[in-house]
Amino acid sequence: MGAIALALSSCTVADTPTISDDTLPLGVAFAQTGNAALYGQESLQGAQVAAVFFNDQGNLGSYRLRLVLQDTGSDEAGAVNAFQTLINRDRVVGIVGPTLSQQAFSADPIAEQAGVPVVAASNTARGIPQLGAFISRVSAGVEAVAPTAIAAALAIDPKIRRVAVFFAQDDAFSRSETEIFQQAIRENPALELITVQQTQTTDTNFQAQINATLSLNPDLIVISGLAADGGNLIRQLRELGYQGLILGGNGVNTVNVFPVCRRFCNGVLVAQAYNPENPAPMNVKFRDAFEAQYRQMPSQFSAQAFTAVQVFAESLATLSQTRDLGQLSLAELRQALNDQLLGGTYDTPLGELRFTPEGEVLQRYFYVGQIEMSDDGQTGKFRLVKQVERQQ
Ligand code: 1QQ
Repeated sequence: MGAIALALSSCTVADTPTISDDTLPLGVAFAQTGNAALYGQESLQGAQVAAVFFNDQGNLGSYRLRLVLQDTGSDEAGAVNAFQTLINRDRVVGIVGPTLSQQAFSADPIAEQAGVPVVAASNTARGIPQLGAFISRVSAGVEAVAPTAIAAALAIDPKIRRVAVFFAQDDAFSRSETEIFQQAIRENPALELITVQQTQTTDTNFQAQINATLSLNPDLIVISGLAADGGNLIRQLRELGYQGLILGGNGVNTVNVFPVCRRFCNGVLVAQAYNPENPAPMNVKFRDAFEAQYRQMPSQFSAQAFTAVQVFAESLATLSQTRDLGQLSLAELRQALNDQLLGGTYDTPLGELRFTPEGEVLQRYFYVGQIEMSDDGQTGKFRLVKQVERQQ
């Protein structure tokens, strides 16, 4: 899985000194196993590229950033374990993660309690930054991203009237995203919400919900779920004869959905907080570094993870200009780092970012992508359909 050294540090739990050598340990808690690994593996790639990129810039003086990876698995218990290990054993200065909002609602309170800054790179449910003073995110929330995509669907097909909604009811992100989608549909006088169907992230067969929906003649189907269930749902909708537009949320915003829905993914619209075609110089630098290492275009999850590591790297660099990091206790360093990162402005692959005092990301541009699959259904990409500027 690449070059991340698992930290086997022999530190005692004494609170000083913070740093036992010339490296600053940054925790990376992503799903490498279970269904959320479809996101977590892309996230890890982005984080790894960032560590090399920012260490090469040499802004940390005599220090280097060292990523310490813990696999969160795809459930709450795995995320809690990963956070505890990173905080207490690995004595990290901060944490990037976890993968799912469903996991964050359990794991983030542990970091909050311990005074460890967390920058989420893929948590988009409502309420994540509100989990505490040490919790922020670079992954824009569903309320910022989802409504854009409904408007884009209408721009592609102005005749859309009847909209059906599916959501995975056992997942916090999916519940949160569907609320925003449903609100955007209800608020648009041209649209009628004809049915809301509930699924589970563990479901593989959606025939009953699909039959009930197709009998109502939808013009647009909007899906909030994770990649495996969402991908299978898309495939089965097409297999059962649905020909209208499909709009997927953040759950299908990964190239890892392509092997699940294959040629049936073609044409699916996706709400995005990042599109690799963005020509901004920092995105070009990121894309070049990513492509040099992985021989493929980065996806949103990789870009967001890169950005989260960037926020830590640049904040540590700024702090190191006025403080001797080695002289701070671990608790002092974590607190100073949290204060510093919330106050900063960052030129990132996602555009220029900053945070509200609560830790919610402020980001200017959002995108709608459309999946374009090769004829054999083996490869695909997200073609940029629309860039939307958000007023803040
Ligand atoms: C969340 C998400 C998932 C779709 C991706 C990790 O956005 O759980 O918040």
